[in-house]
Amino acid sequence: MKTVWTRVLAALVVASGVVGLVPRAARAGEVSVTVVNVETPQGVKVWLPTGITAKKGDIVKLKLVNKLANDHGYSIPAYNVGVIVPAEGPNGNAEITFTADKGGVFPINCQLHPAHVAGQLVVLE
Ligand SMILES: [Cu+2]
Repeated sequence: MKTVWTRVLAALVVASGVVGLVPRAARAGEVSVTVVNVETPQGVKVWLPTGITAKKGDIVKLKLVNKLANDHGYSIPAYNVGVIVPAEGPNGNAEITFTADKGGVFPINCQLHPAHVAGQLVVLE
């Protein structure tokens, strides 16, 4: 008797679609961007794109390419990440990977040359 009721209940649960309402584990997305350091005709050095946007929980993967003749930094102090990207040539690349675990707008800068144009990391809640 108990078995019959269990089957009926199971059939009702499936038929009513209740199973479909069970929350699934949220999957974080991934933001993958190539960022290139260039110098404008006016002599302004800047990492492009200047803005990186992610959703909270996303994994952010940045491939950094330095096209200039000197080493440059790429740093997001609020996230405690930063690298020095070597000058142009076969070794002019670096990568940063981190989880965007807090929302807000955070400055991105070159820790070697504070005068460089700064960028922004925007993490949407
Ligand atoms: Cu620099």
